[in-house]
Parts: sequence; structure tokens; C-alpha cells
Amino acid sequence: MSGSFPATPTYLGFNAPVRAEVDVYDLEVTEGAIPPDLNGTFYRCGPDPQFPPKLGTDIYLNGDGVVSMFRFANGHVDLKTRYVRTEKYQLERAARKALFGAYRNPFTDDPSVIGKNRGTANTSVLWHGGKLLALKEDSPPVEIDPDTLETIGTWTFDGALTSRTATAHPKVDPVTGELLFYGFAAKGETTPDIAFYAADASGKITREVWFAAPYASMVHDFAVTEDYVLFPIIGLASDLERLRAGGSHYAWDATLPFYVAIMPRSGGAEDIRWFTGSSRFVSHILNAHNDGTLVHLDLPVAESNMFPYFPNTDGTPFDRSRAVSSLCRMTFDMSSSGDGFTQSELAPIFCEFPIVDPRYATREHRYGFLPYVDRALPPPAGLGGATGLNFNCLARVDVRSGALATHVVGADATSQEPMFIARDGSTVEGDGYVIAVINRFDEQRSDLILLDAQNMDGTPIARMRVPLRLRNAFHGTWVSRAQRDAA
Ligand code: V55
Ligand code: FE
Repeated sequence: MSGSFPATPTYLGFNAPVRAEVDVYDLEVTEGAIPPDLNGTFYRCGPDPQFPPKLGTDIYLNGDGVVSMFRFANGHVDLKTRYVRTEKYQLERAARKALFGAYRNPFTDDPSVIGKNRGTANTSVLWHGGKLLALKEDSPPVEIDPDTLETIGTWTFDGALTSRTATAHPKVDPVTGELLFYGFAAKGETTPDIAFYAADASGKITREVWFAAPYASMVHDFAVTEDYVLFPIIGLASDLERLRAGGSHYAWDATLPFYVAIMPRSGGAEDIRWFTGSSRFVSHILNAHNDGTLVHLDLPVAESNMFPYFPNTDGTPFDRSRAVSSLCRMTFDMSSSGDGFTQSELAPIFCEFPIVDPRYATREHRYGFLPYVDRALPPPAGLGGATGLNFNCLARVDVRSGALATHVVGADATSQEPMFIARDGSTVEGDGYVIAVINRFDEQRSDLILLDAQNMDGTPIARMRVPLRLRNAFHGTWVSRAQRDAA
């Protein structure tokens, strides 16, 4: 390789590119024991740049996608990681250097790759309709072999995907098995168009609704309830002129109002209600549900942009003190005629990456499972995570009372996004396990921990030693053996 990775936090210490594909057979269990009935696979996806950035520097979000899997059976777990063979990955591998430039800025690419797929498949993994898909919100899904992690190719739902993009945060309705998802910037970079899709349990697209947001911005996640779909619109706006000038795809414009579009699940664009309020930042959604025409949306909310690497349009520097979230509930009344809504705090914790027991997704939930930052604890000596947040705690939060059951992940450690695993045979919300990759700065390697979801502050059920460093991933999924066999 000619050149090397720049000495910036994105590429140093725990964030140093791993660039390897590994198989570790039978991880060492250093604490507790793996329950013999735990049978399935924890898949996750995150960025790991194959080559140093073309422009000398880059943001964490633009690394090449690596899918990893922890496969559990008979009290043992094996690890496998593989790069997703995107078109970008293959073109750059052949050239032995980066050809694509800045995050979501095709104007910075090498002329030899104009018009090629810029997708990195680096954000999440979905299991639906018997397919495992690696997702990135700027491009169509990429199908992956669920056993070998070999890349099968771009998946456009048999050509039915008319949007140029597909979100990394699709939702599966646990009652109907339907997949609900959307693409934003659906007509091309910086377009305000959103295309919403529903697919049946087999993955066949059955419905498509196009509409336009009031302005073009990052629509990273959305929410689904039994009767509605919700699209939050935040002021992390995109701008074609800035892209042409080689600038950042997104910039935070605090003058732009916050909106939430709510559409009946069976409705069309003409049925959308737009609710609005003053500027605020939201990204990942815990869950949403509706009680008749009252729609409740639970999610971390911050005053200002939480991505340090996207600039403010007013020229002010990133201000962490205004980028501290807490877990909130927004409530929208679909029977009202106004465009306002209420917001209350569920728990005053600096959190992100919340997840719900997937059997309660789209329906009323009581618990959220999430990493949070306890700022009263000394910060880890090692380098912070991908989002710049040092999640030193993992918790179950009871949204009815705000009560927390917390596992402190270690003095010099942080947690990645957890995943919930339902106990086989149980239907009780929150009965199962919470699994997470832990960044061990003290040993410059990772652990995998398994917690009792109903006893998060107890001793971990099992701790598994990962004898190497896994970079911060974004999102994942659990596929039980039973779900896999049913496909
Ligand atoms: C996020 C992650 C992305 C992205 C946009 O919130 C937002 C996370 C890993 O890629 O492109
Ligand atoms: Fe995300």
C-alpha cells in the first residue's frame, strides 16, 4: 500500500483500522458460562476502511462495511468477520487505493469511478424473508450469505425498489412479519424525496408511497406503530452547492424547525400529517406505539447536533454541552387539528442506540435496553467510541417509572450497541438476554458479554474473550436458530 492512515482520532488507538477478516473458533469464556439453550447468531455491521482516505482524512461513518457474526450453539460461540464486497470495495481493492472521496460526496471521487455505487454497506444487518442484508442509508441493501458472510450482491427486492437508497433502520412488525422501510434522498443526493415501502413476510414489496420532506436532511431512523409510520426530520441538512464545492454532505442548521411526518400505515401521501416544533436533534428510536389516535414516540433527544464531524452552518464550533441527550417521549394526537405535540422526559440519561425487545416493536413496550454515559464516573483512559461517546453503562430502563437497572461495563471500557435475545419459549417482555461487544481499552481488545435482561445489574451470565480488537460497529441483529430454520 502506498501512503498510510492519518494520525487522527478516527484512525488511532482503538479506532485504528483492523483491515483483517478473522475466524476465531470457540471463544474463551472467562466468566460464567454460555447457556446451553442459547442457539442462534448475533450479527453486527460497522465501518473499517480498507485503504487510507483519498482526501487525506475522512469521517468514521465512511469506512468500508464489515459484517461480523457470533454463532452460539451447545454452550459454545464462534466468531467470523468479513468485509462486504461492495462495488466500492472491489474497485478500490483492484486499485490498491481509495478511489471514492468524502462521505456522500460523489464530486470528490476519482473520475474512473463516476457513476459507480458508492455504498459502503457499513451500518446494520437485517434478517427478513430468508435473507441477510447489510445496510447503508445511501444505497440499496447488499445480500450476505448467513453462514459464510460471503457477499451475494445488491438486493433490490426483485427490482421493486424504486428508491436509489434504503434506510439502515427498517422495522419488522412482530405480529404480521411485515417489513416496513424507506429510502431518503430517494431521487439522488440532496433530494428531499422519501419513498416508503411495505413488504410482506416473504420480502415481496406490497406498497410504496412517495412524499417530500420540507427540506433535504439526514432521515436516519423512523418509527412504526400498529397503525402509523413516523418520520422525524431534523436540521442536519444537505446542500448540493456545498457538495459541489467539495464540502460536508451534512451541516447542522439550528434555524430549521423539527418536523415529524405521521402517515397511517395503510394511507397515502395525502394522508400525511406534519407536526412541528423548535429545532432539536434526534437520531435512533427506541420504539413507538399508538393508543387509538394518540401516537407515542420514545427516543433520545438532544438540544443540538450530536455528530461532532458535521459542521454548524452558523460557523460556531461543535458544542458537546448542547449535544447531550436524554430519553424522552413525544406524543402526537392524530385527532387534533393543530401541528403541535408534547414532549416529556422518561429518564435523564445521556443515551443513544436504544433497543426494544423485538417482539414488542411497533406495540406498547415497557422496557428499553441501551448504553448510556454516566458522566459522574471517570472517563475511560482509552479512546472514545465512533460517535465520540464513551458508553460506560448498559441499562434496562422502565419507561413507565424511569427506573434503571445498570451494568457498569468497566473502568477502562465502553459498550457498543446491545442486542436483546428473547428466551426460547417465553413471550414475556424483557425475558431473555442482553448481548454486547465491549471495548476493552485496558487490553486493546474486545469482550462479548451476555447479561440477564431481567437482572442487568447482576453478575454477567457469561463473558467471552475476543482475542483481538473489534472496531466500534453501529447496529446488528439476533437471528435465533428457530428463525433461521423457519426461512
Ligand atoms: C449513522 C451511521 C452511518 C451513517 C449515518 O447514526 C448515520 C449513525 C455508519 O453510517 O451513514
Ligand atoms: Fe443508526
